[in-house]
Amino acid sequence: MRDVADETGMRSAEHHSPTRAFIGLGGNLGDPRAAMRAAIGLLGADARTSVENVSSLYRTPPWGKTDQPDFLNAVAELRTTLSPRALLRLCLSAEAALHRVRDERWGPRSIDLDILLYGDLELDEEGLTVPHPRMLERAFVLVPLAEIAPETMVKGRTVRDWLAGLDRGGIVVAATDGWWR
Ligand code: GSY
Repeated sequence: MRDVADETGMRSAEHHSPTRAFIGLGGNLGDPRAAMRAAIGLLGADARTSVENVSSLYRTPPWGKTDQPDFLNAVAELRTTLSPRALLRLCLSAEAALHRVRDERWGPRSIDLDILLYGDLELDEEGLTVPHPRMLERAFVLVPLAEIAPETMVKGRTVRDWLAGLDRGGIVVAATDGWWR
């Protein structure tokens, strides 16, 4: 599926068949739980996107740069007719609407939205790589993803299998059922 140009020459994002996509959410500055809840609301407010499921909220040790506060992380399952690029724009606009704060590449941030999976598409373009290039190394992504989509295949193995090879130490459930509503 591709974006298509209409008679005005505008590229439209509305001509994709419904696709299941997974978004990773996280943050560790300010009130990340409120920011994640608001972000899920903004994703679902798009007419071409619905929120089908959201994992529990997890408290997770920082990955990469470790001298920073614990993160909150979760994964949302969407059904969308947006193209991958349009879905990325929606995620970026939600981050901007929530006044995302981030100083350093691997440092603290108020809200982060990452496209993890878009159907079974594999894509490597400027600013958009799907599946997310580091998701399979990160228990803070795979723990919430395995909660809601354990059998989903990524690069030939299930999410559950990928998670079995990772250290999930220090990851705890912070809230279940409906924390995001
Ligand atoms: O890539 C997402 C931002 N991030 C996170 C995160 O969301 N959770 C945890 N636990 N560590 C992280 N390090 C970075 S950077």
